[in-house]
Amino acid sequence: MLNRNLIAGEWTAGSFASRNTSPSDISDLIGEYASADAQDVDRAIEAAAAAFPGWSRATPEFRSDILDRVGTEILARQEEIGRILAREEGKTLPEAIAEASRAGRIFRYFAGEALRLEGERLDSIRAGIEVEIIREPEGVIGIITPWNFPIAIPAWKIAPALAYGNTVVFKPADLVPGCAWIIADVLHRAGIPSGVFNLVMGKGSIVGEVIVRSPRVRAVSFTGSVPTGRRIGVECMERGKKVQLELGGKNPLIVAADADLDVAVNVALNGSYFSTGQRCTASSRLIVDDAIHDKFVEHLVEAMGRLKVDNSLNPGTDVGPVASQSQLEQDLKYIDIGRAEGARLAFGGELIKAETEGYFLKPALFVDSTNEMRINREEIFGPVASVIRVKNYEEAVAVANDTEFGLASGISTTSLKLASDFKRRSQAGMVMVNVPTAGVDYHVPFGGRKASSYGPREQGKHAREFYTSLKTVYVQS
Ligand code: UN1
Repeated sequence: MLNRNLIAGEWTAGSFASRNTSPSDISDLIGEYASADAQDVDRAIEAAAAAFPGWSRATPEFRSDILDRVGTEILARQEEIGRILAREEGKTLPEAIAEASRAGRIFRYFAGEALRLEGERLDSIRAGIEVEIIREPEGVIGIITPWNFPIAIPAWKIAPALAYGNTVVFKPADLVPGCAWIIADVLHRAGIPSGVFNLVMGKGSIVGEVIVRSPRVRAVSFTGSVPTGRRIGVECMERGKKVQLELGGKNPLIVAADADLDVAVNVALNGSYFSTGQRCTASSRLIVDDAIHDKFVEHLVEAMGRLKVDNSLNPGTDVGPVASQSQLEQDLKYIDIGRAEGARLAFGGELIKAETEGYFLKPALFVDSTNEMRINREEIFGPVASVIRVKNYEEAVAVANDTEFGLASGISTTSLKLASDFKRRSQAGMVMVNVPTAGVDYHVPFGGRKASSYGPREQGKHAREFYTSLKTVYVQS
């Protein structure tokens, strides 16, 4: 069966179909999905523009009820949706179910936020005049999402966009149309009016281009790689569009001399390798104080030895496959680069054979690495982390901040003094103390600094910064 695009409230076949297969088992076909061509995308944008006046003026309660129904259905179907997610993306079934549940909760959260969009009122500096500051939706929003969180990232962009009265043209990553199609189907059956939400699956070079260039799309929210994000940013800037970019990370985790060893190892193991390390929030630089270095490496390697890398659907799998052949090639390339740069592989880095044919890579840990090496400067986006040995906390902070990126950072310490100091000095958008750098809450701001992010934060009530525009009104009565 062909899963079609949703354009102007109609399921539309598109000009060709693409096969969605599992990275755990390349013979496992999840389904065939329609690819949109440029005309399809134009029609979706037209439909979104036509639907905007009605949707933006609908009552907040009307919008809230639809988002609430969507969230409730996703939560009720989390196991079934999680299974599709695990098959198409490759994270383990428990991780995938948790992601589906997170998506459901995000829709429910923004169902509430739709009712809470407040403004401000001030007296003017001029007598007899009042000033009101109100928030209004932007218009048609283009949403372009990556493959690594196939349902949570679409949810945390689509839900606030719709809650605040915008209409949406959504392009999911080519690799993971399954969850995107489910979101469209659930929204459609929840009664979203025609054209308010449109799904256009397909390639970035076709679908993404049209969205970014169309004069009718007022704002673009993108999560993905730095080069693509910067290109989109420039294209939007040239056309006077609002743009929000969530890009890469090279997130540091400091392991201080006084860290609780078990806590530090668990935080590193989770942050670096869970979800196959395919999170922009993953800890890829483990910056370890000389005083605890050898013990930490020994315990981390032991813990890595206990990780079961296997088909994402098998019970007991800790780490699923890499999401695609091309991502696997990138991971292996960086493992070669690390070796050539003089870092030493303390664990993993080789391909694993499972019962099914998929992209299984043994999580890799480099030691004896320096912060100047490419493996510590460029985002790898796989189950690969490296240890950088430092002589004290001061050096650790300097190394942590010495990066182009600034998404998340972490410290493992039992000292309140170090934790408080790092909290202030870290040049990252999110700082974690004895908590993995990856795995965030949905009701608080998400985003980074430096090359990691551009534009306002996502998630929580701060999401309104991007999805609404301020209007200042002066009234003399
Ligand atoms: C998380 O760590 O829970 O693409 C979320 C990413 C991020 C999301 C991370 N935008 O990995």
